[in-house]
Amino acid sequence: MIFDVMTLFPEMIDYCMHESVIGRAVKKGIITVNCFNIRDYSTDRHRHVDDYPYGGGAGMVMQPGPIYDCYADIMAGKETKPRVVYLTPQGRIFDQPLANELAREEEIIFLCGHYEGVDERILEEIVTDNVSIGDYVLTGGEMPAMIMIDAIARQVEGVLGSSESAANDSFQDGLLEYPQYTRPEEFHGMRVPDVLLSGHHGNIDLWRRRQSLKRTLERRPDLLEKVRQSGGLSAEDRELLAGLQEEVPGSGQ
Ligand code: 6GU
Repeated sequence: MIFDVMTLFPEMIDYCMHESVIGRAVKKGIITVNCFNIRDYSTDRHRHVDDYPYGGGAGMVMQPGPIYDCYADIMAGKETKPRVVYLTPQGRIFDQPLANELAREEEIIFLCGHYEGVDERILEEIVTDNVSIGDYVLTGGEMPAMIMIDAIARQVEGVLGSSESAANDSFQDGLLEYPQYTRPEEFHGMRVPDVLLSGHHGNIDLWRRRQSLKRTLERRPDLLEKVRQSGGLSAEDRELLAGLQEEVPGSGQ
């Protein structure tokens, strides 16, 4: 899968894409991250890419020309137009279903904005998806782009090792993940739950499902409600939840 990133800070992206799980996938050639410096497409002798807003007001606005030329360079020789994601707090909120959907694309182009904004005409012309990573304002689209690339790439076949399967992740079934433990058996007086040492896989699976439900009920009741409404809970889940309702304060129906 190919990610093309249009940005004023390509080093920010480059660095992260060579570390950890994503770095390994890049090395293996499963994913490719191409960074394009929008400033390289400036036609100004001072390499400016922004100007004052028409109508006045504070701050600077990124001009459409350099972004368009950068985009045209990425598109040269392509027969189909990839989705073009503009990172903006005014976009649709990025979540696991959108990550899964985007992971089925062959190529995605990201446009990272900066300053006070980007000339609306270039957005109208090239952008297919406006995406936000949450309801707070950041100084630029680079970190959101990296977050999206990480979440999308780990859904791509071969990016995670067999032991890191994405299927068990929090959010894949709409619930938070169960707690994990490793050695030692006792740490600062706290013991690993007995069931995990029992070797009884049926009991372990049941305990983990119950913990997933309990954690989601305690921390993200909004997620639990979504799963309930979409029919994601089995009869056994509903029975476990009925038991938990007494255990988790304030969770009663
Ligand atoms: Cl995608 N960009 C910026 N600048 N701020 C954000 C965001 C994106 N998502 C949340 N806040």
